[in-house]
Amino acid sequence: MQSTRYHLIELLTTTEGTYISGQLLSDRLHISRSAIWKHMKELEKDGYVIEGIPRKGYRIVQSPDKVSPNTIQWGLETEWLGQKIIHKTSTESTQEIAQQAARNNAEHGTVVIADEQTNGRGRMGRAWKSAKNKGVWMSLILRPAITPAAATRLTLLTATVLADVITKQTAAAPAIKWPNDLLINHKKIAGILTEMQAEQDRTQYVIVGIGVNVNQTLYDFAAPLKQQAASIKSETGEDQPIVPLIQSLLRSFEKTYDAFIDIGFSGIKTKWETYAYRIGERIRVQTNQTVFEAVLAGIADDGALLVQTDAGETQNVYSGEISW
Ligand code: BT5
Repeated sequence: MQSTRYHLIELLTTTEGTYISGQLLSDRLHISRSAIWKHMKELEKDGYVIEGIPRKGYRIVQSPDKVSPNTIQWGLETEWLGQKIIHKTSTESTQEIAQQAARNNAEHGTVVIADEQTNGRGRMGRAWKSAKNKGVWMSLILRPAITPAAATRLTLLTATVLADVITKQTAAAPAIKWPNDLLINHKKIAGILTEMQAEQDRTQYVIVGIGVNVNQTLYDFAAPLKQQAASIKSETGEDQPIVPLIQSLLRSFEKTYDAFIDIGFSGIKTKWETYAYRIGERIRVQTNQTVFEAVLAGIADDGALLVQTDAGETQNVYSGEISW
């Protein structure tokens, strides 16, 4: 059963901005008005700023920078993304929770988010470090009516959303390293893991896993990662509030996703190229079959990486890694 405190926050957040009377709260929660007042004092201790006006009631003026369904949904400007949020203080991987929820018919737009992951996953069995309360560790459950081939473009879409939001909200200048990394000052600050369940030409669901290093210092990364990882804070010197960042990510993702479904990939492609790391430069491409050097030219309409080979041909690369 959810606690009284949980229901109280829920009532205060759904009436967002307007006052809700002590009497109404007391009726809904079946507790006395003095008990309500005590709960309000407790919430204030936890960082909520609550305004109480005689004969009008209570309203939340500011919620704390602590991830929860209530704090994210308070002021969240989305139509469908994040209207349902599953929050865990600690979990192995939000991808696993999202997979399970999707199998149990979780609706399109459900967001799974955790304060920490004890077994966060990257691609191909690699690990993703997810320190407690230091970053955004979340998975989005999507049910797009598109083919599995088209769904792979969601990784590129997500990278442009991350780059846009980080550019707008912080002093950092991020770049996208194909296919799924975000870099600041040449160091990785975010990664994307897109997994899907599909049959032939039908996509059942897609889970977009997003990991963003937000408030780590460089000391927070262990030895092998220290050289190549960074956070928004380590690169800008500023603490970044996490909840507003999540809200902007969700809002921007929803807008970009809706445009992708309605009008296609071309706007995303153009934007992706403006953020592309090493575009026009010589890179090393490693696929399952081969390794070769070429110039990074951009991405194709179908989301493939475009490279110009030494023989002057343009080649499409669908999966692999690039380095230099
Ligand atoms: C990724 O894989 O970059 C995808 C990361 C996706 C993480 C999210 S968090 C929410 C959701 N739940 C999950 O369990 N996963 C998703 P890949 O390109 O394979 O990169 C993995 C590599 O990045 C590792 O082998 C490390 O070298 C490096 N790495 C690990 N943790 C890192 C971190 N916190 N910051 C920067 N680099 C990291």
